[in-house]
Amino acid sequence: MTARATAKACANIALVKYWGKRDAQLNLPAAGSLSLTLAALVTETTVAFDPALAADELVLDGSAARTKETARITTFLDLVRGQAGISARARVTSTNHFPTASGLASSASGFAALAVAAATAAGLAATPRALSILARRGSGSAARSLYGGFVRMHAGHAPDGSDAFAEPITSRLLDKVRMVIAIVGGGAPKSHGSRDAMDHTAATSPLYQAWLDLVPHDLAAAEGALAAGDLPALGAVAEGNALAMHASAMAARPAVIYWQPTTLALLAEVRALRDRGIGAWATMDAGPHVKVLTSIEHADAVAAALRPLASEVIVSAPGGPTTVTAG
Ligand code: 2P0
Repeated sequence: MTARATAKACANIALVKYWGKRDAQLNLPAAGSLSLTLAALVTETTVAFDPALAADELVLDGSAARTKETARITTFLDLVRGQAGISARARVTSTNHFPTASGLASSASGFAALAVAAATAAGLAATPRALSILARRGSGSAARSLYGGFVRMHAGHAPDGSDAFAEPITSRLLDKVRMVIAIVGGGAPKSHGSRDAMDHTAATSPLYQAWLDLVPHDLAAAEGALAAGDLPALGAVAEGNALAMHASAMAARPAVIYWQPTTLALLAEVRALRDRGIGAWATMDAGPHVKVLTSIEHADAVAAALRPLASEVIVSAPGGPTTVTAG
């Protein structure tokens, strides 16, 4: 008998970044993080456990996945099988409904959708917290994509990771914000994967400890801004935190530099927008793209200002939680 489920998850962009682990085996973050889930970037994943299969199979965006990707899925499904007390292999079909092909693909939405689809198909009666912890084992940022809107990830202290999970944060800012995503293309060389890059930064960057010391302050400031409904305060923390994360990575030896010339041009344009009284604040992840936090009222002006510089511009509303779309 085949046990099947489909789940849909939105990607998220961190406003206070996750950059470094305290335990690689359990995938425990070295510090907390805080994100906004995005409606425009969705992954839909179906998991079908089938006793007739000899091995797990992964079809990613319509093509059979590479061995390395399938092995990572098997490692993750082994956790689910262990918790559910089943042994059947699974057929996993995952599709990214992203408006672009240029490097925005997200392990956050991927592992959030996989965690919920696999747990449902395996018959696990998991709490939201348990699902967030499960998703974290696949990818740290995936723990945050279980929830919609603003989300706080706890680093936790427990050696077994039982307190390293995400939770939603309510804020009246949720009805007021947009994220404008400026895609930087143009033949950039393949950037360092974030998993290796954060480990390398932690191991070699003279600025890494300063990064770890900074995060609790930025988390407190971001949560304060969300509680107060203060978008300029939230934006300032987000931009400063992203620059600090990149500074720690750039100081690693050898350096991890994600930025392209267009990245800097976009950052300058965001500062110019602010000088003109338009509230807009930039953040960047493990790639050259620039994501800009702004208000609904200013989203069109921000997109128009960035469009001449970027390959493509996407305006996203906040997204909802990961949901089961077919049982
Ligand atoms: C973030 N990033 O907070 C940060 C900022 C990238 C830059 O979370 O090793 O793919 O799978 O736990 O979640 C990307 O890291 O890392 C990430 P793993 P993940 O969004």
